[in-house]
Amino acid sequence: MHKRFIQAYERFVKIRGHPREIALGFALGLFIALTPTMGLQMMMAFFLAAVFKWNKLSALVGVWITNPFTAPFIYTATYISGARLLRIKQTILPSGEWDLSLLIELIKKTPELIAALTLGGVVIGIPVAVAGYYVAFMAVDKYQSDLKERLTKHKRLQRKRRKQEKRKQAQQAASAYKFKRYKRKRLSARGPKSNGMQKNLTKTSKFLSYVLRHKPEAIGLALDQNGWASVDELIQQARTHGRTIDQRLIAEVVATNDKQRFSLSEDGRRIRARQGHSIDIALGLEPQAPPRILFHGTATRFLDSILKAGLKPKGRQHVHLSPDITTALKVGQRHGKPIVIQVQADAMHRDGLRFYLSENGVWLTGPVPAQFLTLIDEKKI
Ligand code: HQG
Repeated sequence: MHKRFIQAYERFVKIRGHPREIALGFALGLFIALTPTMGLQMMMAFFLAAVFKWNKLSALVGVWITNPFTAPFIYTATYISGARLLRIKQTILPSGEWDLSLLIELIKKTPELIAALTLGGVVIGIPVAVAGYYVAFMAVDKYQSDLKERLTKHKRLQRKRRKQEKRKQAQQAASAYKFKRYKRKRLSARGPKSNGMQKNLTKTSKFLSYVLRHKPEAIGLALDQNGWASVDELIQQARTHGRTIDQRLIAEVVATNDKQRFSLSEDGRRIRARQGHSIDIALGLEPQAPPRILFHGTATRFLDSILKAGLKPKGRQHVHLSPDITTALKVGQRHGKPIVIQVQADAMHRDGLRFYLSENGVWLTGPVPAQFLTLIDEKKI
């Protein structure tokens, strides 16, 4: 209902239709308005407009030129012209409201009145209708073209606005993309996570693990009884064995190492591995009570042997145990398909076995007898 109303309103405002049909309808209305057919004019105009396929609405508008205010003047004019042409004696026309009953009354009294009104109506009606046609044609034409122009302007403006909006969005997206790229570039350029830099850190970490945990003699390095080496000597010896490292790189490895494998002395002049040694050194750790359970990550292929013979330190000074399953899994992955074994640490401790906590959170102990071990169900991991 609401929609229909709007459609009708739009049709009205836009004055739909060709100006010719509209102007013809209006001219028809005017012509009828001048004929002495009060009361029937609307119907006649509508009917004839429909027959000729002219605009019905404009025909009705034309008819309204004769209305209660204008009728006395219009009919006086048509009557006088008609009477003159017919050379009949003019009677005084009533000045009150003109309607069908009044007309019938008048015709009864003076039958020649109708002839005068009709002739006068036709004579005046034809030029009025012709003039009305041109005026209406020009008015509608102008109105429609103005409206069209306004509409196209409006559409052009809307298109322009849409384009601007799109361009703005594209610019925003482009700048966001550029910013992301820029950020990525900047991060990778300056951060330690750049591939080359990271690779160098990992390589150096492996090199330090090797010389500080297992084979200092490979580069002629001396460790003291607690596993400390002089940083200067390390740099010097590394260089004579074809590896260039400097203080800055060493400090970076110590600081960023994922497992915090190394520590520097307070004055920064000495370095050692925090755990994982195979050479005989005293880390100087105090034995301490472990948590109730600890975990050991290993590979499936070692399982049978471990459950039979217990955990052995193998190449290292200690058996290494992790405080949580996730860490143990990572340790196990280094060897193959990982599994996790649960260790009854508190029971071992009660039995007099010693535990040490390394500076980087790894629990160290001696060989673990098999009775303290249980395999953790894979599904529970
Ligand atoms: C296995 C990493 C058969 C044991 C980690 C392990 C750790 C047995 C392998 C640290 C066995 C030794 C140490 C038995 C033990 N029969 N196999 N009776 N007893 N094994 O590398 O514990 O990255 O020496 O299960 O984070 O794997 O180097 O010891 O699989 O903390 O700093 O023998 O090394 O730290 O291997 O690892 P490993 P692990 P880093």
